[in-house]
Amino acid sequence: SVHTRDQVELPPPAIDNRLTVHPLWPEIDRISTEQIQAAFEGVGGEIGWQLFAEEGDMRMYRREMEVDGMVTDPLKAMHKVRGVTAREMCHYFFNPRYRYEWETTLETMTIVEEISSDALVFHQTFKRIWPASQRDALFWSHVRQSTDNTYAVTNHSTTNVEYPANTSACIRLFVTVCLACRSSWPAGAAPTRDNITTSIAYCSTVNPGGWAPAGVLRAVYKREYPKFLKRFTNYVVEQCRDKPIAI
Ligand code: 18C
Repeated sequence: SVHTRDQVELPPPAIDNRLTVHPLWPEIDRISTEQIQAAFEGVGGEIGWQLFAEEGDMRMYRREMEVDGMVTDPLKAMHKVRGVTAREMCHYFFNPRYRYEWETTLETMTIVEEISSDALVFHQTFKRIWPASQRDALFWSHVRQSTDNTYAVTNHSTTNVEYPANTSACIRLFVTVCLACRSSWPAGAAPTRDNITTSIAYCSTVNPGGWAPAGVLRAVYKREYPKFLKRFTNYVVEQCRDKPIAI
């Protein structure tokens, strides 16, 4: 059958063999498994998530948290998007080819290592926020199918001797992000753009890595996370509109 470039590069349904022999594999597997499980846990219960943004089906929660006087508030967002699949969502989040089109905080992005079709290492620099120093991040990114109709991308900070932290103009920040998506459609029907719904759980914890004024940081957080999730999900809906559905 004829595949478009996009279809060939969709996240594979099974883990790529090249990833399982890489030195980072045990860490990537453990953290991805933990993050995906936590992403689907509710926001009720004793941990005390507080709702800070709500728009349509999107809900964003945070927990106030400080580590060594630095704000590291964990974020958890839930959303529902119609007309796209979990696999498509994760494809656009993982694949660097699309990143500048939806990621507005980015200044530069470099692929440091191509581990496999489902794992990459990135170096990214972010736009500077006055009066803080510019930030950069070095992280692995892994996309996988977890259960039926469920795909997830996990990003987690790592190190590389060729990309040392805190040397030039940038302070290294630390990030753990998980975008977990699950698709559903009416029982007995075939999935189509008209009947499919994808539930999204996006979790993020960013440690700013060095001094940053708490007030500025929480204001950036409040503005940028809703902007990101709306923009990214709209972007994927637009990209998929006239393409065959990829389950
Ligand atoms: O998950 C997202 N993107 C992925 C692909 O890029 C990847 C990225 C993770 C890095 C997230 C950290 C971003 C820090 C950005 C700082 C500069 C913002 C400039 C904005 C001005 C226009 O997983 C989507 C990520 C959506 C990011 C939302 C912003 C989160 C802010 C968190 C606090 C940042 C602390 C450092 C800055 C200190 C300055 C006061």
